[in-house]
Amino acid sequence: MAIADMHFIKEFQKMTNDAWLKGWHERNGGNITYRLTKDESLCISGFIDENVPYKPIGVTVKNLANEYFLVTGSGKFIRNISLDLEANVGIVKIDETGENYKIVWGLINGARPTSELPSHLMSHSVKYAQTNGKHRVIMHSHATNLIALTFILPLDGVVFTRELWEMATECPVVFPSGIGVVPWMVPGGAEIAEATSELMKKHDIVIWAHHGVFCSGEDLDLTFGLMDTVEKSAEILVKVLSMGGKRQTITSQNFRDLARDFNVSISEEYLK
Ligand code: 2HA
Ligand code: ZN
Repeated sequence: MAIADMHFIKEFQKMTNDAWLKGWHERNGGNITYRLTKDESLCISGFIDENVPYKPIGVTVKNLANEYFLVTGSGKFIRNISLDLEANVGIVKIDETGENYKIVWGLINGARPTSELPSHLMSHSVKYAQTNGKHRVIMHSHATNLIALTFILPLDGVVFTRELWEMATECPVVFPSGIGVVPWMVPGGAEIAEATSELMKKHDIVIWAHHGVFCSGEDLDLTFGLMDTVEKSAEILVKVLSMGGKRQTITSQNFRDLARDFNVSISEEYLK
């Protein structure tokens, strides 16, 4: 089966197209990476070219040595992925040292992986260690309402978590570990990758102030769903603030009751 017909590619095309339709990926905004399973890595072996040079990632991700990632391309438009796969996405392999990558498939005509590769791979590295390899997806989107809130709320993860939990009862169940916030930084390098991955140690959602949001998840559906849930909650908060603010809300005790009945553990730091 050709790579383009493989299930994980079909899923990636559907997920990226859905994300485009959501309005989270204007122009070349946002980027998505997926770590292939062992089976998928074996399935692609007859179709890839390993005989290509390695290039530096710019950060070190030792525990991802020899892993394969499906990645969106730098400067490429998410909306075009379902039209022309090989021009817009590629598969990269990480070397033995975790310091270099090579493009083994796709990203034709000299295209390069996303400019946010350091933030993606460092976040993958943290999640790989933390979830015993369960998390496979990092998604960076320019989710409109979350970005808007970074101009209004204090840039504090506890405040973002509590405010967004209050906007939809499912939120503490979907993201019980809360949200981290990176202050405005220059995107695309090792420094913002370090700051993002540090917050990924505690959270599955990390907001980049005045820029966008990173979500980590086990598979493409769950990661899309996480982005969708937190952005929906942000949309409700934008509407509530636009209507003059909350007049009643979910209380700390309500959250404790919810956590008990849904069997999720949520930190008291969010329940003051
Ligand atoms: O243009 O989203 O953060 C891609 C980006 C950079
Ligand atoms: Zn971005």
